[in-house]
Amino acid sequence: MRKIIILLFALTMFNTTWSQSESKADRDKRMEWWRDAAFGMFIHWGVYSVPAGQYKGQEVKGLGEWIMEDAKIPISEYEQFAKQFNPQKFDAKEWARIAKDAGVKYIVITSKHHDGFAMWDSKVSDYDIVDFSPFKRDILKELTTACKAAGIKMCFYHSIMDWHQPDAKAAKYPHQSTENPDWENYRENYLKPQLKELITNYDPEVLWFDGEWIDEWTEPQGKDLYAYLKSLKPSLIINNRIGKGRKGMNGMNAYEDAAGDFGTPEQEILEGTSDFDWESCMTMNDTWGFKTNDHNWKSSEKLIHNLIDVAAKGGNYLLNIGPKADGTIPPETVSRLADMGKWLKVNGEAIYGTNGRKDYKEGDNIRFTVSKDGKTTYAMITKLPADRKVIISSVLVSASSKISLLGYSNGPWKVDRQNGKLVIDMPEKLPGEHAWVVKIVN
Ligand code: FHN
Repeated sequence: MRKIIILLFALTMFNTTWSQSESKADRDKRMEWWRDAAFGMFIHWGVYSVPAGQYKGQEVKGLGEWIMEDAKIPISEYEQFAKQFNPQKFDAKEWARIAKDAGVKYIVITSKHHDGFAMWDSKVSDYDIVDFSPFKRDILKELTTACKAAGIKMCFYHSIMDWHQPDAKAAKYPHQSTENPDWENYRENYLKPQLKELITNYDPEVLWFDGEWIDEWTEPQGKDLYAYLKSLKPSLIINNRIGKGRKGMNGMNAYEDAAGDFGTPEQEILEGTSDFDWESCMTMNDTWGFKTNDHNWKSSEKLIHNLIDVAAKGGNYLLNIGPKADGTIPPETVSRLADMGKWLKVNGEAIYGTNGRKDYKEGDNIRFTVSKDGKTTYAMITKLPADRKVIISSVLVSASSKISLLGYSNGPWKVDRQNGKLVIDMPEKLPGEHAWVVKIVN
């Protein structure tokens, strides 16, 4: 009996996942800012923005940042693109301003993508922006300083797979192979020291791993790396791609004791809610790294609706931008971010610091979030019916519930409570575009 009581106590105090001896309360505390942030900016920027999807005068199919592999570019030739990478128009303060105005609370930028090029002044290797390219400026340092000043948390994407390091050659990518790769040497004497530099020099809040699917990388290596990084910075948050847990593009864990703090759906949003933290990363067009000919931009409305859908299901939305080789952000990206910021200025309280709801929707056009104290429900309406009558029946309302429309303070609108339902005649003049939020305080 005593044993059972002790076991029950342990189960309530500690996570049932592998993840360390951290109590649930400590984990909640560590994850709090990230959960509250709800909206982050992903930045894929590196040498691949130089060819921008073109090689030898031909369009290369696929993702911009994969050009080295997709076009089978030899290392020595790809290095010539690195020699041309000179983003003279890069202005970290301007990037931070764009991010802040968009309403993002954190930025995750590629410190090193699969091509192996480091976007900071690494002492472990010369294949970096300061030593190898003509630019000679430390991009991560400048952006970290600007983001911190703007109150935006700085986080780094880092690829485990590396197509440039001879020791890191993965069997899956034979065109990069060398005779005698030494994976352990790469892991211990290259990967880990570079990550240590990132933590020591720039103090990131999240490390966002990728390129973990190659056979050379194993779950025990992921757990070992997780423990190592947490020993350097205990408050770090790390995604589940540090191990082998992620289940394809769905991105959630395929097994119970997978390493990492959150799931990573890619280019998709979960069907429903999850008890495990998650973040959907998505592109604005079709590629992550800039490609000259990718004009398939999602509308601002679509991006705002995605943010709403993700928030209602309790996740974070990590929206990607792919800056150009000259250091500017494509205007199509900037305008969409500005639209999101405009919407969030009015409706942000429904997104930031709220929780999702198990029954996160009513019909196709209403999504819900709930304040942390549970007293306020936000009904986010993404499309109005033709008669502008919105009916909400899955939120408890009483005669004393206070109902308001965010951003709408003057002018008439009609709210009826009929048998526990809310029947709202939406006003003629709506506050803003794309989605509207009814706030219900009980
Ligand atoms: O191969 C990468 C890809 O280039 C991009 O970085 C995305 C972002 O999540 N992740 C990988 C594939 O899962």
